[in-house]
Amino acid sequence: MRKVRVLMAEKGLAYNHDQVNPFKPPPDFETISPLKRIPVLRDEGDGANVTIPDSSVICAYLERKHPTPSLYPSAPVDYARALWLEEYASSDFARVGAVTVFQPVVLKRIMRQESDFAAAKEGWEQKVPPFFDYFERELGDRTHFVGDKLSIADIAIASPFVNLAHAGFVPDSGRHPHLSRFVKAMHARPSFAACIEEECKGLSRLGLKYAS
Ligand SMILES: N[C@@H](CCC(=O)N[C@@H](CS)C(=O)NCC(=O)O)C(=O)O
Repeated sequence: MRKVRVLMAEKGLAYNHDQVNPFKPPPDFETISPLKRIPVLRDEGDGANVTIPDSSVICAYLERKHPTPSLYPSAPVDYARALWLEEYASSDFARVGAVTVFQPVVLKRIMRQESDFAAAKEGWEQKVPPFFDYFERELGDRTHFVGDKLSIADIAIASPFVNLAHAGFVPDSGRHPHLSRFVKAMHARPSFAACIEEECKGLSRLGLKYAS
């Protein structure tokens, strides 16, 4: 969901945001999201009347509809690399980070339970490092993951790191220096900073401190 909001901000697109809890979805939610997952885009602009589930599909749709600035590389190899990195980040990395780190700390607080920091620390130490090692290698000393400009790959990779930071975890700049620098730079962009600020308002009321 954050990935879509950041992409829309980078493209200067306005939207209304209806908060849906996927664990307590509204009636008939599966008619627009068969897997009962968020995000879902409803587009009624410029004669359109569609609902589109899945963050990757939504982003690809928005790129076609609003091509400037382009957030997908045009060279075939770069395009494939960006899509792969998006898939890797938005599916497995996001899910592992959510289940092993975010849910024990943040989701538990949202459900008015005690955070389980020991479980999150275990997930952070055992499940997350292979993803970080891969990102570190793929990024090297460059600013962006594909070519020399912002792409969907950067947005998709930086997004789950916000969840990890809400749980109090940030990459170690000694062990993953390139990744750590990248995440800081991405989260400082106005597109990410606005999302993070809004999310922190709600979560700080639950006693959660954003790590940076
Ligand atoms: N591949 C989907 C994954 C979406 C996803 O897993 N969303 C989570 C919240 S961030 C969700 O709705 N979870 C509820 C569930 O899986 O039942 C996408 O990128 O849109």
